[in-house]
Parts: sequence; C-alpha cells; structure tokens
Amino acid sequence: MRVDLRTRAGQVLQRCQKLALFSEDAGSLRRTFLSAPMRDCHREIASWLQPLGLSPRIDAAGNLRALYPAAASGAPRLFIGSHLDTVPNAGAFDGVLGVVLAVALLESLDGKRLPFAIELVGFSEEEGVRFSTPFLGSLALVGRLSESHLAKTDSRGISVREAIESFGLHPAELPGAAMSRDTLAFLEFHIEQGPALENLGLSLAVVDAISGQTRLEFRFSGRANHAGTTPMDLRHDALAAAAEWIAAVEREARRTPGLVATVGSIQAKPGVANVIPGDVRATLDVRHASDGARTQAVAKLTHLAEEIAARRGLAVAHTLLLEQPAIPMDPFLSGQIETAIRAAGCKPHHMTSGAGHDAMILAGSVPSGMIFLRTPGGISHDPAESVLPADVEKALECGMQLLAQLASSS
Ligand code: HGY
Ligand code: MN
Ligand code: MN
Repeated sequence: MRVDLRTRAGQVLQRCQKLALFSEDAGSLRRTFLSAPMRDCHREIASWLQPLGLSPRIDAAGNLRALYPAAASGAPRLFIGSHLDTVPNAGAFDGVLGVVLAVALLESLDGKRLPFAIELVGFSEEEGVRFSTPFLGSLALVGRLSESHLAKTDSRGISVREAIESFGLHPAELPGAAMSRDTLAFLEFHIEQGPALENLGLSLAVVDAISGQTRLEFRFSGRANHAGTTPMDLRHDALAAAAEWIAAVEREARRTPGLVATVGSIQAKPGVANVIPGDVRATLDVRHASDGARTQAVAKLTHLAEEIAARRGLAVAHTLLLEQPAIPMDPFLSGQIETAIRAAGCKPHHMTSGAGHDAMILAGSVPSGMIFLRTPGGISHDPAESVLPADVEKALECGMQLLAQLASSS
C-alpha cells in the first residue's frame, strides 16, 4: 500500500516520540549502553521491520541489525543507520531519527529489490555516557572494539564485557559483529544539532567532514579543610582552582576561531558546604575542524591548569578519555547526496559537523556520508530538541532519490 511522504514523515516523528518513552529515568530520556530500555527500543523497531519480512538481530556489541536483501544474492550492501543510545535528559531525535528514517526508507521501497542489499543498523553506544567511552557500537562494526574497551567500567564498577554478558550477549562473538567485506558504503541521517541550517532557512545539509574531538578528565588535588577556621591565604582550594581554570577555558575558546571547549561535568569532594574542597574532577571536551588547532588548544588548556594549580599550591593530573581526529566524508557519496538534496527540491548546504557521529568511525573503513536535517532553535541534547515535519518529508524524498541514484550507478 503506497503511503504518501507526508503521512510517512508524520509516522517517523511519532515513532521517534514512541522510542523516547524507553528511558532509565522517569520524566526524562536517558538510554545508555545495553540498559533495559534499550531492549524495549529494539523490540519496538523490530515490530516495524517484521512486516517487511526482515528478521532483526542484536549483534554481540548490542547493535540492532536488519538486512533488506538485494535483487540478487551475493550483492554488496549499503549500511544506513545511526545510534539508539542517548545523553541524560535527551531530546527525542539525536541518533534515533537516523534509524527511524532508515526504516521508513525500507518501507518506501514497497518490496522493490535493488542491486545492493541494505543493512539497517541501530548503534548501541555513540554518546559514551555509561563508560565515558563513545562509539562502542560502531567500533565493533569496524572490528576495532578492543580488550581495553571491554575492560572499561561504569560508575558501579561493571565492565563493558560484563554489560554485554548480562544483556545475554557473548563477547566471544564480537568478531561476528564486524560488517561484511562487501560493504559499499555507510549513510547516516542526523539532526544538525546546531543553528546553521535554521539561520540559512534550509532543510538539509551535506556533511563534508566531522570535527575532531578530545575528551579528558582533569583532577585538581588540594587540601580539604575547615571552611570556618582556615584563613583565605592558607587555603589550597581545589574547587576555586578549577573555577579559575574553567573561566580560562571559556576565555581561550572564545578568542580562538572555530574552537569550542566545554567543561561539562565537575565533582567536588567532600562536597559539603562547610568543608573546603580538596579534590575536584572536571571533564574537558575540545573540538575543532583542524586537528592541529585542536591539539594546540588541548596543550594550552592543560598548561593553564598546571600553571593555576602550581600558583595555588595544588597538584593537577589529567586522563585522556577520547582522541578522535577530524574525518572527511566520502567525496563521491557527498556528491550523490548533494544531487539527491537538489532532486528533493532543496538547496543543499555543505558544512562540517561540530558534533561527533558514528560516521566518523565507519569512514575509516568504508565510504561514508551524512545528511543533516535542520534543528529548530539549534537546540539539542535537551528535551526541547525537535525537527520539522516538512524537513523529515524532504529527508525521505532525498533518501529515496539517493537510493535510486546509487542503484542506477551500481
Ligand atoms: O558529543 C557529540 O558530539 C555527539 O552528540 N555524541
Ligand atoms: Mn548526541
Ligand atoms: Mn548523535
């Protein structure tokens, strides 16, 4: 039964909202690696895929996988997908929209078979919330999920390996999660998560590259003491030192073109009003389209932390959590995406993504491309995150065009 694009776009939005109900928290959305709500999410998506004759499976890294066969056996495959995990207090579209759009594209084929198979993938962990290590799902797809990844532990001391086992999966089967050698390409639809498309009044963008990112944890070690009896000049206040450093981080980022730097989380111990904090842990997330500019900024911000700590009589140490270089998307695929965006009646905008995506992991192994949808208000990683139904309609039309183009060029 042919469904018109508007109806299908409306269904995409409803489905994203439905998946947003599967959360670890009451009243807000948080769905982390192999949590119980992730299983509900898998079940719901599987219920949409079964009528297409697809039998979805969960691979050993917890990725949802479903293969839509080609016209002929032995044909190569195109991967389409994004991530199903979220940040805490998330919006309903980051990651999930790319998976739900992939389902809608399979439905729009109405049983038609192409010269290539299409494998839908819903990645299990892109944000890195539970284990402070992003991309666990896509790393498994490219065969790069290492023993050190599996040994990472969450706040309860549970390792990635144990989380996989308690979800009923088997780490020994991780090699089987790697994508097959006959993979043509990887395509990811995603919300822009920033203000560019809205400021330009455009629906869709071609992502030419994804900015690199460095994530670290800094630990300021001072001297806890009594808040009432310790004179100001005798203090080694770890939180005051961190505060001075955080202001310096913001100042440095503001005056460096193209640089963004964020201290997203801070924990002060012992964390009570009448004790001078002796121990502070703070995260730092640094991004730039140029790897040189990013690594230079990380070195400068690290030196600043050391200088502030020394002046205040504290110690400071840092741990690297993630070092992800900037990654260009595949030029041929980006050209095809641009053509498809035009064919969908939109003016294509080319841009670099400030946000990280699974495409940056896949791009190291297969030609990868991304299509952005406008993010109203540029708001993301927040319940106010949204997409416009008309843009979803355009994304579907672009996706169908793209499949037709790739089929005719196969
Ligand atoms: O943090 C990011 O760039 C993405 O949302 N994981
Ligand atoms: Mn995100
Ligand atoms: Mn995302």
